Amino acid sequence: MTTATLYGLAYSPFTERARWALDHHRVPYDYHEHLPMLGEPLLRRKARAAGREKATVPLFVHAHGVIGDSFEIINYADQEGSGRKLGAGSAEARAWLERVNVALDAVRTRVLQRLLDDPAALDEHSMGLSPKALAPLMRPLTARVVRFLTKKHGATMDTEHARQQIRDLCLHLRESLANGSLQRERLDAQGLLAATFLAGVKPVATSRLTAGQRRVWTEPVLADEFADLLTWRDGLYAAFR
Ligand SMILES: N[C@@H](CCC(=O)N[C@@H](CS)C(=O)NCC(=O)O)C(=O)O
Repeated sequence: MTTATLYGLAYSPFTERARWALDHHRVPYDYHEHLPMLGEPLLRRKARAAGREKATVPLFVHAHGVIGDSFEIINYADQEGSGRKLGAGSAEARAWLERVNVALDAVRTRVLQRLLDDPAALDEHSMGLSPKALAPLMRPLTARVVRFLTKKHGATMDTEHARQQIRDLCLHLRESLANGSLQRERLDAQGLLAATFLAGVKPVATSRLTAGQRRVWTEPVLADEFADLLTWRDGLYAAFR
């Protein structure tokens, strides 16, 4: 019997990194898709139980408590699950986490901005809630959700600066793969954080995204410049996901 539930956003790299670690360690759980803004009161209640002021997903409710942070979920999976450890407790993994989270804030800024500029992608986001024909009518509500998320996460940085931050992490990633500080063919916490971040450059082909979601998550120029990183990421997914 499954006693744990993971609340998440399927397209979010934060959720994906937690799911990957739980799946890698064969920790059983039910998955519940969070609805931004509308699901905020429920999420806040659960986050309070995890001792967190800001309610975010992924959030993991298990038999003995609530964990409201993706990296802590990875750590939990590493401690409680079976299979090879990812080493999430290491200083190297923490250092990667800090770098990657800065870049993911930049990804969020870019994605939310592109979403507001792309009515078709906005409509695709509301189709989960309403019949396809009603999606254009829901557009103002969906745009409100996007603005809610922008405010909640302070995603107001200049989009060019955000692009530069994503590029800086890609350069660091390339260098780390070249000098061996990031493993090429073995899954560890650093690799998992880096590989899931790359969804903000170009999502993996196997992720279940609509065409519009894929559009707003893709950085075409960076995807060309860092095709080598995407090939590495795809290999890691093929071998370990
Ligand atoms: N430090 C947190 C950050 C998680 C985070 O930023 N989650 C965003 C995903 S884009 C979220 O919850 N968005 C939906 C919402 O705020 O309602 C973690 O690693 O779990």
